[in-house]
Amino acid sequence: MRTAVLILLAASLFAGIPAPEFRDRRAKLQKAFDGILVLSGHGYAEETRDGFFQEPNFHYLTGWTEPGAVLILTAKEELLLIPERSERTERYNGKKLAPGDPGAEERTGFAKVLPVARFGAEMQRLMADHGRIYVRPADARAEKLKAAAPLHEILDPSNRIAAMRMKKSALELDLIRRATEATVQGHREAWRSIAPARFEYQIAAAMEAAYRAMGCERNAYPPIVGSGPNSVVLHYNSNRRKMDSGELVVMDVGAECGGYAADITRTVPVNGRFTPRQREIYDIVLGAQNAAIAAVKPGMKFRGETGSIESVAKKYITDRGYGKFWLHGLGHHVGLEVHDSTDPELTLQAGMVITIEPGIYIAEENLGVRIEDMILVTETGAQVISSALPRDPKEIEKLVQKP
Ligand SMILES: [Mn+2]
Repeated sequence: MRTAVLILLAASLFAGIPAPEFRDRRAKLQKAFDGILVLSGHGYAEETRDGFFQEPNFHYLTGWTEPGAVLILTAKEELLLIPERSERTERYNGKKLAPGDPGAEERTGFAKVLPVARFGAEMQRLMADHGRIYVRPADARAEKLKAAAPLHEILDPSNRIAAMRMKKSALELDLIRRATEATVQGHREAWRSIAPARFEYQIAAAMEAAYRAMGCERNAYPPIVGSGPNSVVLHYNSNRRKMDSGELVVMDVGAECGGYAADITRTVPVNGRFTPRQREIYDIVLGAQNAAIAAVKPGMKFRGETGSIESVAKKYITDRGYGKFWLHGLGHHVGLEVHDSTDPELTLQAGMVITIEPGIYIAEENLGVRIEDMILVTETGAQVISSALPRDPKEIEKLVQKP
C-alpha cells in the first residue's frame, strides 16, 4: 500500500513518468561517459510560455520541473543542485523543495541534492579528475565555465542526449498517444464549430477546451488557425480573422500531455465543401503524404534532398507541377518538444516519432493546404498514431457540414 502511494506521488511529480525511468536514462548516459556533464534547468526568467517550461534536456534526464536547478553528472557521480529556500520567492511562486528538506532525495530521485551555491566548489573538485566538460552552448552556465576552465576540453552533449531522446520509451509513447488522442478530439470539436462568419480564435478555443477537458495541461505550441489568405502563412497564429464561405482553413494544433507534445494539421473547407480547385490541390498534398508514409522504415533517411522520405514527397509534388509552392521541410521529431531535439546524422529507427506534413501554398489564390500526422516508426514501417482523424476529403466534408 505504502509503495503504491509513493508511486502515485512520483507519477504526478514527474509529469507522468516515474522517477526510476529518469534514473535509468542517466545511468545509460553514464555508461562510457568520459567527462563532466553540466545541464542547467531553466530559471524563472526563461521560457514562460503558458507557465514555467523546463529546459527539455534537463527535464529528460532529471524529471525535475522546478526552476533554477542544475545537474552535474560524471560516470560515477550525479548531483542535483537546487535553489535554497527563499521566503520572498515562495510568496510569489509557492512553496518549493529546498536542499536539506526531509525527503529531498526521495522526491528528486537523486542520492545527493545540494544547494546551487555549491556549484563552483563541486566543479573544482570534479575538474581535477576530468579533462572534458560537456555543456550545451546555449546553457546558462556555458560562458562562465569556458572562462573558468581554459585548459579543459569543452564539448557539446546535445547530439548525445538527442540520440537518446529520439527513441521513445513505452511510457513516453503512452504520453504521446494521449496527447495525440486529445488533439484529434480537439480537431473534431473545431470542425463542428467551423462556419462562415465565425472567427479563427473561436475555432482555436474549441480545440483547446477539448484537449484540456481530456487532461492535457496546455498547448504544445500556439495554435495556428489560418483561413483564406492566412492559409498560406506557415506560422500564422494571431487567429483574428473572420472566416468566409468558399475559403479553406488550415488548423495546425497540438496538445501537451504529461510534458509530451502532439502536432496535427488538417485543412478543411469553411462551408463544408471543397471547390474543384481546392480539391485538386488537396488530393496532391494527400498523395504526397501517403507516398512519404509508405516509404517510412528503419534505416531510411528522414530529411534531405536525395534518398530520403522527404525527397519522396517532394518528387510527388514536383512531378505534378507544384514543387515551388512547397515552402518547408517534410516534418520533425516530436517528444518533450514539438520540434524535438534531433541528431541529424541518425537515420530512422523503430521507436522514433515524427510528423509528416507536406503542403502546397499558392499565395495568389489564397489557397494553402497542409496535412500533418503523427507517425511512429516501427520495425517494419510506420504506424499513423493520429489515424483516428480523417484525411479523406469526402469524410472531412461530412464532418464539417452542419446537419
Ligand atoms: Mn509540425
